Amino acid sequence: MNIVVVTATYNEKGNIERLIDIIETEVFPKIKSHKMRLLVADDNSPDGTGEAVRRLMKKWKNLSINSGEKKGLGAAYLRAITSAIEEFDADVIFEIDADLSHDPKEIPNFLKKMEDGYDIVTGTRYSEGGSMPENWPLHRKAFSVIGNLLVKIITGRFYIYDWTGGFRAIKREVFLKEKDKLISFQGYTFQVAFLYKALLDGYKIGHVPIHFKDRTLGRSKIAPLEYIVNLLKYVIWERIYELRRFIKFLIVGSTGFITQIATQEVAVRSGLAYAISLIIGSSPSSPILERDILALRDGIGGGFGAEAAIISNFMFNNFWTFNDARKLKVKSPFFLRLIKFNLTSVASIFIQSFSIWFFVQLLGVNLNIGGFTIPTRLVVVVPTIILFVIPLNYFIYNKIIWKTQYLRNVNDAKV
Ligand SMILES: Nc1nc2c(ncn2[C@@H]2O[C@H](COP(=O)(O)OP(=O)(O)OP(=O)(O)O)[C@@H](O)[C@H]2O)c(=O)[nH]1
Ligand SMILES: [Mg+2]
Repeated sequence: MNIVVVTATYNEKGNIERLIDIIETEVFPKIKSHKMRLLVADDNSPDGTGEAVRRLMKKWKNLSINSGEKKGLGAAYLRAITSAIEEFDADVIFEIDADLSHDPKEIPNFLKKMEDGYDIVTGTRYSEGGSMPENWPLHRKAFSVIGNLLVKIITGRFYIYDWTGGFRAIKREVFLKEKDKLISFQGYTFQVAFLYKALLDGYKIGHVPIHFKDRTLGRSKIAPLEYIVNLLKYVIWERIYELRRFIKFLIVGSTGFITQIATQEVAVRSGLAYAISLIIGSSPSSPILERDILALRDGIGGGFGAEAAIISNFMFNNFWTFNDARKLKVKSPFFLRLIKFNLTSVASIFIQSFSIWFFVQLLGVNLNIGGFTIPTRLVVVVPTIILFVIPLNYFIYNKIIWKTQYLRNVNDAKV
């Protein structure tokens, strides 16, 4: 494979000379099965980093420089890795800090993992066998650990040991797939976004424990507080976006539930459900019992509630959850879709009416629970929804409503 090790530099003259020396004399000669190159991504550093690299390029034929305007670490990597692929046909690209914090002697361990089939391999400080610099003051260690921990909690991905680290090997395919999505990210956020997007696309991520050393020359360019605030903002939004369907499902469901209970209670307490039950339940030959009339009343109230929830769910789904489906010009008119939605939901009205009617017949209009008198219809409605209505609606949304919308969209798109 063609391997290009890319290192980003900004004012790293002393460090880059040492790093090039170590890589060229102690690391590359030991790797026999791959073609190795070193590429320095410099942003026209005023301290003469570029000149130092150009001098060494005369000595090392597999060393090159990629210079550009200073736009931050992420931009420098995007620019230089693109050039590593275009100019040197790189199959695997490494990212490594130039300040000797990352030990280049670990490169063969990363390569071994890539050969095992991983798409990205990250150097990890926070796993067994890895470490932070011992001479780091407590606040810096805490900052680093807490930053990583927050990313793990928000993303829910604890198996990524080191989200922010900058020592990585990346397959060409992964970079080409993700590069356009990474243009706006800086510093730690660039590294985290790269990993997160690759992970969401299903790429396999491996780890190599590393000992991170403190820089001995030059100055740090990363402004921790600013970067960490941007990082957290990014991770939270990305996670909300990742879970958007689920979040919408919860919101639509809860709104539907509140609407259902409110409507049911209005229908029962206003006397409407009672009036309807008298019409349905009375017959001139046999007078209906009070208990039967009340069961019918509550069952009818439950039916009103279920219908209100259906309309509420339809509105939310139509204007919000499946908003993008509407943009794709779903042709069937609004009312036709509403009627269709109702017809497919008729079973859930029936289930809820029947369940309330059945339990009011069985247990009476009110239940006594822990000294409180609660209408049976309110106690029955929750388990009925959870056990029968949600699974049924889930099936209907996925197999009938959503599916037909989707197919229609595909046809629309073709027209
Ligand atoms: N080309 C380029 N390289 C950069 C830029 N900012 C940082 N770098 C390089 O990226 C690497 C990591 O930056 P550092 O400043 O060392 O950040 P850090 O490792 O979090 O901080 P320290 O532990 O203090 O070194 C170093 O090799 C820097 O020279 C930039 O804007 N352009
Ligand atoms: Mg550093």
